[in-house]
Amino acid sequence: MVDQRVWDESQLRKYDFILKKIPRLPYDDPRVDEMIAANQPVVITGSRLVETAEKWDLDYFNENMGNDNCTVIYSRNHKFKFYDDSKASPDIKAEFTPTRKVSMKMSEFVRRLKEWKKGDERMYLQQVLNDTVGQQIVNDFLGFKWSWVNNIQKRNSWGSLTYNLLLIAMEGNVTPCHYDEQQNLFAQIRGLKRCILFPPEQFDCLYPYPVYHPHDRQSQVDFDRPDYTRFPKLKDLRGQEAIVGPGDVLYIPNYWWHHIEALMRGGYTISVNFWYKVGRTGKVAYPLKGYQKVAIMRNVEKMLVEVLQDHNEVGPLLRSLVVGRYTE
Ligand code: QVW
Ligand code: ZN
Repeated sequence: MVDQRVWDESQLRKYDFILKKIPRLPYDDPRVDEMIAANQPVVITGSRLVETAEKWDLDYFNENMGNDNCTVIYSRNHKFKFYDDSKASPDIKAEFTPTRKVSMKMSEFVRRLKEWKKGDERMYLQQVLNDTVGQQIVNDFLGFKWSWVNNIQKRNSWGSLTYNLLLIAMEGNVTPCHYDEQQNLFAQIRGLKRCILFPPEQFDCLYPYPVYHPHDRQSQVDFDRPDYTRFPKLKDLRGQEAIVGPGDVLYIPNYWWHHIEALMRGGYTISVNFWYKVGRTGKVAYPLKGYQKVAIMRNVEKMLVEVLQDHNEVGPLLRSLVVGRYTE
């Protein structure tokens, strides 16, 4: 069998950060459960979670996806920074957004991907797996190792499965650094992806956009051109990385920052994530856990934006609340 996990440094983008390796452990290793219980990232091998999807490729999707529209993001560069349309408003300085969302049938996507040439906008299909897919894909989906993930979900008191997102990326596509408020079992099906993670404790180093902003939960830092003057704590950033290939499942704990890139050569990649609602945030005990702090800060920030109406008032109010009172 060919090793599908062969790659070299030239396929990776270059960044300044210090990165260690995320552990890779077989699914039946007791340390897997320990790491998940402790909200620590781990690459789980041999679980066969999405083994029935091993055969998935563009031709198979072309045949079996059904006729419903899929969401395809277009980008004028390699970065696909999430933009929440529901948070767009005239008073938020419209940042130049190089991405746009387009609906199209899978067959159209496959055709455009095959016709794609250098210099064209890049594409990234990001489609929820729902019941409009054809029977073959339904069967593959039902064949996922649900008992295995359901067990993880129960043991760790996760909430319900939100949905599974099917991701078909062109080589070199990047999902820039952000965090989600969900637990994620990220299953790699085809091709290689590099996943760089940072713990929630590094909130201060990654300078997320304000909560009302369409880029909420995304870092303002551009990893390609890190601005150390504007974001001085960037120098303290320490992450962990893994290259995931077919059969690997990466656990991305809730509130953990992640930057994910399809390797720069090797063709398109296919992944399916399993997003779970978070259970309870856990008893408040000190020191607070990083994710608890982030959750609390988000609530306070949202509340202030709501009562003040004008987000320009949030900073000054917080400053007069704190400076000289809650500061030394
Ligand atoms: C990636 C991610 C995905 C990252 C993208 C979701 C839209 C997640 O699964 O594979 O590009 O961020 O949480
Ligand atoms: Zn994410």
